[in-house]
Amino acid sequence: MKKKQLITRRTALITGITALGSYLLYRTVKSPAMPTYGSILRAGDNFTYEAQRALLSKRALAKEYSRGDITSFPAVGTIDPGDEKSTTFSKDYALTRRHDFSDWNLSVEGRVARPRQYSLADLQRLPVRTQITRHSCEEGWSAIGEWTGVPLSQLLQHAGIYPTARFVNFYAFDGYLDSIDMIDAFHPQTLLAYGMNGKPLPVQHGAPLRLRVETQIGYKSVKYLKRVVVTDEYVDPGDSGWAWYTGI
Ligand SMILES: Nc1nc2c(c(=O)[nH]1)N[C@H]1C(S)=C(S)[C@@H](COP(=O)(O)O)O[C@H]1N2
Ligand SMILES: [Mo]
Repeated sequence: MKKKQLITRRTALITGITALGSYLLYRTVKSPAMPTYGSILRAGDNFTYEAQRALLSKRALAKEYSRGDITSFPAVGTIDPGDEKSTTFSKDYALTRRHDFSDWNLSVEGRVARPRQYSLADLQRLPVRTQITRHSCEEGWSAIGEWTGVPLSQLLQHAGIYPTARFVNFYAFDGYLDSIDMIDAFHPQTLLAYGMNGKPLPVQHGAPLRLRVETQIGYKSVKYLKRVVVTDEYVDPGDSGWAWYTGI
């Protein structure tokens, strides 16, 4: 009984804070200040971390499909960093791949209380989510696939992300990198995926672990992950030639 009351009070509190947060966010989005994503994040300064999380988890979900909608899925960009003939060859990747990724680790660093290396088994012990979504590439094609993995929010909370954190940067074996803000990082469909269409993630799609950001164009979904770095400030991901923010 006591527990139930507690949950009710807490839920009421979160709902209240979320309403306030939505209002502040609405005002910020309406204001002409540029860049917009900067303003949204500045508005975050006014929230407690709990309130921000409650707000973010309420965001609209990208459309989810059923098994019958799954399509063939092209592999683009780097399709094998373990290939010696590839311009993006990685000796470390070739080695860990030869070991079936048994010695692969994801390094989680930066503005977290407990920086550490996560093995695939460590990640698979965290809460799991499966979703069937459409991937849209900036080059004009799209495809539907099923992804299984740990919500990024779960990993960030497990690592003890600091309330001042603003961005999450992703580094891949092929030298590819990109970053997302906390709104995308805590979106319930943002996954670190180790499974695709019911099987372990294949090499051409980013084995053993890739990002899925269902609220953004395909190039944000970094394949072949090796490092995740949480920062307070925006780190320029380099001259990919693509806009940093391209929400769908
Ligand atoms: N490490 C890495 N991640 C990457 C890329 C890449 O070349 N290297 N290409 C990006 C682009 S442009 C797209 S559309 C998707 C393609 O994912 P897929 O090969 O599974 O279709 O991965 C994204 N993530
Ligand atoms: Mo793409």
